[in-house]
Amino acid sequence: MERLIVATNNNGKLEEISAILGSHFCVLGMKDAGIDMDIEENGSTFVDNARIKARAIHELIGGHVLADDSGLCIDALNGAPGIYSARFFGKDSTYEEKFIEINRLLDGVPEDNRTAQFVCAIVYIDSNGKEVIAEGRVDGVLLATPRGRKGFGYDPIFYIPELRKTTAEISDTEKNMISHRGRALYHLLQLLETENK
Ligand code: ITT
Repeated sequence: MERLIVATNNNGKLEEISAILGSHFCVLGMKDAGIDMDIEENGSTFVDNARIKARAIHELIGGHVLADDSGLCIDALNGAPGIYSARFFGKDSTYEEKFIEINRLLDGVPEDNRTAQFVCAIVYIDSNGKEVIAEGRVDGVLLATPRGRKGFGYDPIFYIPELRKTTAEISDTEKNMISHRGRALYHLLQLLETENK
């Protein structure tokens, strides 16, 4: 199996990505590959930032590389925090603090309007430097009180009405079937399959 380096330091992402791509590649995170690098994400879109991360690692060690840039886009906040989701309310704040800040910003917004999307852009670069881009999103509603302990990041407040659960109340496998990241990764696999035909 060929090696695929995932340009991430986020273990939650890495586990979800490995669950889908693990049967196609030998998936390694940056730490597993011995890479300790802080990549400045100064793009203005999810795709830009995913490309910046993927290129940085590809230039460093070559081979097949994949990066995920993702985030929470809140409708009543015009899509914020979006690409700034990891850094929202300060990069060192806890998610409990971020949830409180979101509730503060959404104070007075009717329950029906607490809608949001998780968005994910994946940039895959093969060993020749050729790029494949795939995107995915999922709709949800933001709970005022967090629920569930699975997943990571904003999962405890991201409620999916059809499932009657937050994405922190479902397993990685279930999450991958409906999530922004799962959709982007399955789309990527389709694109790679079409290319190899
Ligand atoms: P890398 O850049 O090292 O991959 P990161 O966490 O900084 O890790 P991003 O810049 O793409 O990655 O920021 C994504 C943030 O969006 C992430 O830290 C969470 O706050 C949020 N997020 C993205 N996908 C999520 C998911 O599936 N569940 C919960 N929160 C998510």
